Amino acid sequence: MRKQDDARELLQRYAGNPILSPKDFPVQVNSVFNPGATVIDGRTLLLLRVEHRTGLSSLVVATSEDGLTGWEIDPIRGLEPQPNGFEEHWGIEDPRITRVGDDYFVVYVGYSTAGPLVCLAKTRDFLRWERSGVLQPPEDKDASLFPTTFAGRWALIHRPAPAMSGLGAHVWISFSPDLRHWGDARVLLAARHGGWWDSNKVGLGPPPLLTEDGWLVCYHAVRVTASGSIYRLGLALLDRDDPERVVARGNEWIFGPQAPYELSGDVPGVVFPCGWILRDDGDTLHVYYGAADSVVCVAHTSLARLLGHLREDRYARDEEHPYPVDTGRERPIGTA
Ligand code: BMA
Repeated sequence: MRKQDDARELLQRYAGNPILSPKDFPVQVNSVFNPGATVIDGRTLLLLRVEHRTGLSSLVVATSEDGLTGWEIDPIRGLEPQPNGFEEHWGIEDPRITRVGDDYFVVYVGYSTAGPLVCLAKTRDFLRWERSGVLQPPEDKDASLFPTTFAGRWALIHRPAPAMSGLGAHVWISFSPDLRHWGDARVLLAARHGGWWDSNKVGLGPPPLLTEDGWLVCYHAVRVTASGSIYRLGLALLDRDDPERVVARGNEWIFGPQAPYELSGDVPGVVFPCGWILRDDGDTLHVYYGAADSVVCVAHTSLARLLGHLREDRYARDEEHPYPVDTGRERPIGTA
């Protein structure tokens, strides 16, 4: 290991990592990573991205009593790519799970013949699924719904990647009255510039989490180096009632690849969470992530500590504002 975890780190790796890997499967699979996470019937449920030895992925259920140990892979539940149609032609990937009442809304990437796009399927038991189809056209990924509506409209965080401009890939937010028709799209968190750790591509990690300070957002960011890309994690806060308003954005990354299982695998140097669970004590947060696009890991932290960190580590240009925000750009994208 290059560096050891120490007490100053906000996220602590679970000593039993990786919690799930290809050897846990009854059939040979290439990799298991980037899980969505929720709780159902008192058990932690991970919706795993499993890449088969065809190169194509499907979504497989694993459950555990304590969210750390004793994982049981469920061969029945989960979601397979649709055999017909272009949307999921090359598999389905990277699910984010949002619970609304008894329904679980799973937003995932469909690897379509026109590139990655954003799809939605709804379920109550992870066995029977109701697909809603494509929410955002290619190329778009890293998407999640909020668990509530805002003035009667659903909100979706997503990450379109403009193929032609080369101007970076940013986190966007869009709204819909009915989960079908989407509009009022705008940039929420822009990739910063130059030497910043989040200067290339940024994308949502787990679904936004409502806290006393607003919606906590964890995002991944890609820094391109001479020897490849490094995927690290950062934090932002959105206004509770108006999620278009970024009230804080951290300066420093809070988690990056350091452990051997994050530094070697199919894609070395990647930590990529798609789910987190706030435990019953209201403070312990389990963050589930794919490591090196190969295995599934968990890190734990304290929500109060994360929020405290964000209050301290924000761009301090305007001290009158409790959470000054700087996008690293001269002018926010999307404004004249
Ligand atoms: C992203 C996604 C993730 C993957 C990551 C690193 O673009 O495709 O599924 O984990 O790249 O390879």
